[in-house]
Amino acid sequence: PAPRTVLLTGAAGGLGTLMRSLLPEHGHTLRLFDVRPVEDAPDAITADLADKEALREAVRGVDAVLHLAGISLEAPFEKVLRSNIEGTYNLYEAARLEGVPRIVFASSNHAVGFTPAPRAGDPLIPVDTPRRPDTFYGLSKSFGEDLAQLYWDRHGLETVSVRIGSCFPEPTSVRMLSVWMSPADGARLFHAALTAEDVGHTVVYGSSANTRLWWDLTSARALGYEPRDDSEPWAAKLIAEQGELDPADPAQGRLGGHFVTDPPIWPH
Ligand code: NAI
Ligand code: 15L
Repeated sequence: PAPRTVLLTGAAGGLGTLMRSLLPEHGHTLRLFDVRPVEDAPDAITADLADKEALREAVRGVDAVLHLAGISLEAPFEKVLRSNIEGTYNLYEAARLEGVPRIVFASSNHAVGFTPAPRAGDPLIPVDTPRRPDTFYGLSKSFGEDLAQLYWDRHGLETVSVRIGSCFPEPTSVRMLSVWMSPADGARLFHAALTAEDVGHTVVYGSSANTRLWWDLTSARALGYEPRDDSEPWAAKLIAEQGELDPADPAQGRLGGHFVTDPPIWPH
């Protein structure tokens, strides 16, 4: 599929930094956007998702947006509301008004975080499992998926919502053995999501081909995604250090892991 000119929001973040180095290898030209300055990128747009004019200008002429910007962990509701709910709405409106045909939305496993993790022999969790956010953060990702569906149904603006597991250079916990997405597989999946034809609104899980995988990658593979990595080489070391997950422990037995039991964060 043809490479694309892509607006990368959240370019200064952890995943944005990884994708800035990996996506050009797939042929994409990136325009960068973040509220924080992006290191070594003087042309990056420094603006908040609250700035509707800046967003209109930023999306003008691109083939797609890879929308990573936002609060990436649990936070007080007002903050999540502003960056993730209103901010994502502002982005969709800018894209609609400027005729951008596609958004790839960084959703999260925390949109379904309260779902019990499958045990050995259970079926993998499908993409149409009922959403069960584990935090205000997860709730904002659930909102983003519904917003994407609305803009597809009403305006023909396509989205791939990627429920990312954990995309970091290496798995660092026993839970991550099941939900890890290597950065290289992340770039493969985002590339597929940016270029596959006729996606409408498609929801996929974002992870590598982990031996201990918890969810079903069928819809991701249908986009042309072929994961090449597996967390298993880290399994013996991580299990020796941390022990196996205990499904009866509320902080370990659900997809969202400790997000499910972390105390809520209220504004002061
Ligand atoms: P991060 O926190 O490192 O980066 C997020 C970036 O968004 C930051 O550079 C921040 O400045 C920017 N941002 C936040 N609010 C903004 C606003 N109002 N306007 C403009 N920019 C704003 O997070 P990370 O890990 O890079 O994640 C990127 C995206 O992927 C997030 O949406 C996160 O929820 C999602 N995600 C990431 C996962 C992971 O494993 N890294 C797992 C699941 C979802
Ligand atoms: C997320 O949604 C977070 O953005 C990321 O930092 C990780 O905590 C990840 O989920 C996870 O579930 O491990």
